[in-house]
Amino acid sequence: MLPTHIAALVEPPFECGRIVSQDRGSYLVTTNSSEMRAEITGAFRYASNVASDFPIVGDYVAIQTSLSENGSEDGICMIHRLLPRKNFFARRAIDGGVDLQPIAANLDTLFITIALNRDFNLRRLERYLIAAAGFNVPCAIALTKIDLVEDPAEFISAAKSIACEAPVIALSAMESKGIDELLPFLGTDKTIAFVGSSGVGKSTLINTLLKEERLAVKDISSQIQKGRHTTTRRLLIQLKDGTSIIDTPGMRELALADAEDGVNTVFGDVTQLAEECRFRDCKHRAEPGCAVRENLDSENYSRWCKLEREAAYETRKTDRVAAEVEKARWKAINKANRGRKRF
Ligand SMILES: Nc1nc2c(ncn2[C@@H]2O[C@H](COP(=O)(O)OP(=O)(O)OP(=O)(O)O)[C@@H](O)[C@H]2O)c(=O)[nH]1
Ligand SMILES: [Mg+2]
Ligand SMILES: [Zn+2]
Repeated sequence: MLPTHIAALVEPPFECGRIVSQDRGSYLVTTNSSEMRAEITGAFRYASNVASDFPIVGDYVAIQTSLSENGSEDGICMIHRLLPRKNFFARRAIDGGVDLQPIAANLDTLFITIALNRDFNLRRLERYLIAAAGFNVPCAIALTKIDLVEDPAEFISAAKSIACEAPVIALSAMESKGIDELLPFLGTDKTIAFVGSSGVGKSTLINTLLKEERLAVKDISSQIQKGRHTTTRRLLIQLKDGTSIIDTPGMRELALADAEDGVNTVFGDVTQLAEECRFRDCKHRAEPGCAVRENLDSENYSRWCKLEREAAYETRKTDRVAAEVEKARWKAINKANRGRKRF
């Protein structure tokens, strides 16, 4: 079911739908009554410049289904516009380019999923936290496969030590432990998404919530083949209780995009210490009287420097692209105006 306040934003002849999955230019859309394939209109395409202008999984859209000639079956379904997003999560496209790779939209909770095996890595967790904070997406940390370790408590407190406000839950789908900890995040009109490396158990967890083996998960015999992604496409799934859950393919790396705010949020003590710096515009590098450099422990300080530099570089890249898009837009407008004047 679509949230009533969102469905109310769309008036006939249009209908409200939600993007369930995407296959290149074709989308699977769900409405309150059915599920159908859809494409964006030419006008939509024309007005879209960057990847995040296009529909992504979790987006609400206004669609129109034209009847086929005999009026009986459904004809082609077109997506006319995107309804306003509450938020979206993205990473920088891995080709090193400037485009974002949007992952999911309209999230109530983004679960950063990390398994308690050899892949457990606080630095990776930190990157995800920064990325989520950078996009203003509420997040929580799901520590999976707690059956693999003797004492999950030390992992939980390590995760909590860098989690800021994000709740930390620990569970085992295999032993059905801790699954109830997910309950506060579920319910009618709630949307949650699971992101993380391949093989951490995202799809297994969703199957557990669905109480059926609907999603493909890595079978035991192929577990040794590392780097194979079992889930290959983002997919929105509905639970009977009205929750929408988005499964995503494992990510090998998370390239930060526009994450300067995210770095500041996760390194809250830097922001606090910065108020004591002698210079108001202190960059906390070589300035005299820098409270951050003087007071932060050296390990945290060098991690902050590295992440801040990366985030600032990415922001400059985005600003440059935004400026180019804006320039192209004005060029087109001016050209159209010149054409009009000539008439
Ligand atoms: N020991 C243990 N293994 C688990 C648990 N949950 C999942 N697994 C195993 O981990 C493997 C990977 O699980 P998936 O659910 O396919 O992982 P995924 O995160 O969806 O992986 P991608 O789709 O590739 O991103 C499977 O063989 C699962 O059986 C758990 O709680 N404990
Ligand atoms: Mg999966
Ligand atoms: Zn400073």
